Amino acid sequence: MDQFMDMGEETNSNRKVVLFIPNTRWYGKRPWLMIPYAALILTALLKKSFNFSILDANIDDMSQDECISALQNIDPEIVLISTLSVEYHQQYHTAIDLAKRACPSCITIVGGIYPTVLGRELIMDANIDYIFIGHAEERIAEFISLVFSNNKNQIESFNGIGFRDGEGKPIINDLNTYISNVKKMVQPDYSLINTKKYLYTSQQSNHYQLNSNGASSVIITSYGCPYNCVFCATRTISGRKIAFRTVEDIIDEMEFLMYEHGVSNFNFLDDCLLADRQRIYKLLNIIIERAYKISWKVGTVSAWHLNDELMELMKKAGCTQFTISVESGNPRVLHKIIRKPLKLEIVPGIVKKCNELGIDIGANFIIGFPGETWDEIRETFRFAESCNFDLVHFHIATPLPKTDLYRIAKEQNLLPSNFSFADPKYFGFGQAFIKTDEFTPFELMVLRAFEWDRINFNTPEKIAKAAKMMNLTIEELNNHRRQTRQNCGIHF
Ligand code: B12
Repeated sequence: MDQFMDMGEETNSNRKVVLFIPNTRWYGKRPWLMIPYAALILTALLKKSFNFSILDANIDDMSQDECISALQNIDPEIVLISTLSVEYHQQYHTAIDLAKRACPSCITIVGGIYPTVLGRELIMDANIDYIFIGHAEERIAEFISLVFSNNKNQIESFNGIGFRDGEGKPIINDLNTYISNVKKMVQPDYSLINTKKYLYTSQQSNHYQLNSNGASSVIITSYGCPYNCVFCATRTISGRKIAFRTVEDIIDEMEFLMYEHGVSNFNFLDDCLLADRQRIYKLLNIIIERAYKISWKVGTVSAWHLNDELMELMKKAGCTQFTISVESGNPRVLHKIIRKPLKLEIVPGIVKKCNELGIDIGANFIIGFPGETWDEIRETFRFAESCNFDLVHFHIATPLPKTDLYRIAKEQNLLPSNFSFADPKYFGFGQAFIKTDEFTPFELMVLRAFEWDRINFNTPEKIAKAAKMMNLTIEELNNHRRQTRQNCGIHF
């Protein structure tokens, strides 16, 4: 591999490769303005071997015409397009179209979540030359070098890619490796982005998990989750094992962001941050020993990883808020349908401990699974209310590609007959699509919006607390509540 990269460096260092990140606002969707982590990893993997640059239309709120001009100025031979949720598929297809319009002879390669979960459908977009499935580490530099070498046989037998054959038929080489097989995780490389542009966006955010005062950065210290929740796509994306970055590497990144960019708040976006107890203790103890002046939040805590000692350590290390995903207040639904290894009995104790420590605690619940009864759904709201979280969110079970939930909903004929991951009407936060004998999408949407309102805002103290967490005035919060009730909680 090293030998290969050396060869790449020598021959390809002048060849222009651009990573193009589309603007999610193009189709009226909300933008997520944090640092795109994939861009940092791709920089680390490609900067040495190619003339690599990044065009992030999202952070700069660029129009499609501006993107065309910018791409023409760069004049790349290869345009890489990075994708996250399939919910943004229109933006991704538009970006690929813009790339071909701006630079008709360029080669387009689409990577990230979309090709990983819906490769066969995606490759039928005639503007795409290759899709790239799964992680880029130890793979992408080699693949791009092959594309430059024009060696068709080697390109087309590469593991985990897709293309159309001479007759336009999709050929997908399934991926036979995951990020956890990577021998050495790469450190994110910030050198090609204007870090400052991203660090202050969280100040305007009303998302309680993402907002902050001062400069704030996301950080991902591990990839993947070993659990088997029915609705989750992570197994397809990262495999069943977690790929951990070393504590030293994480500390280096945090110190770089703190000391060179004034970051005082971190937001951990790992799938399962606390999974390795030894590693998390080591990380927290270093943060405490070095007396970092930081606060941090994490949105993805598996409650069964917590205990009093760990929560105390988290608090000492600057944790101000975390969110646990309880999913259901009914044990049958939780264990038999969702397959989450959580014992509901532990939840009230966690809330109590957070209250004592002064850590804000949020919780996520999901309603509307195939096989779930109306009474079990009601139990979820009763449980959520009884725990008295600082903020609680209810979601409606959403079938995502390559998940068991989608397979089950399809097999049981619970989705609309024209349901498609390529149809924008089947996306949007708060929308419901699964219909069973027990409930309809409409009932779930109404119930969710009104129970969210009732449980979170039932006393003046709770209203004040929620407003603070969401970075809103009471008036703004009331406005948000009104809109949520009137739209049944749907937003895009
Ligand atoms: C962080 C995160 C977010 C952040 C996104 C911040 C941002 N803009 O960067 C926030 C919290 C805002 C968020 C929101 C949402 N998210 Co999210 N999120 C994640 C999470 C946990 C990690 C993604 C990440 O950054 N990973 C780290 C980077 C390095 O990995 P990566 O992006 O996969 O990139 C690697 C490879 O894919 C590849 N790669 C990536 N791009 C490219 C491009 C090329 C050309 C190549 C060759 C390779 C390549 O190389 C990278 C290094 O190996 C994933 C779970 C997961 N395990 O992926 C869910 C996940 C992507 N999110 C998901 C969802 C559903 C959403 C929401 C729609 C939720 C909602 N309803 O609001 C929104 C939509 C956001 C969006 N823009 O798409 C789903 C998507 C499922 C699906 N099938 O579509 C996931 C998979 C969660 C899950 N388990 O189901 N999310």
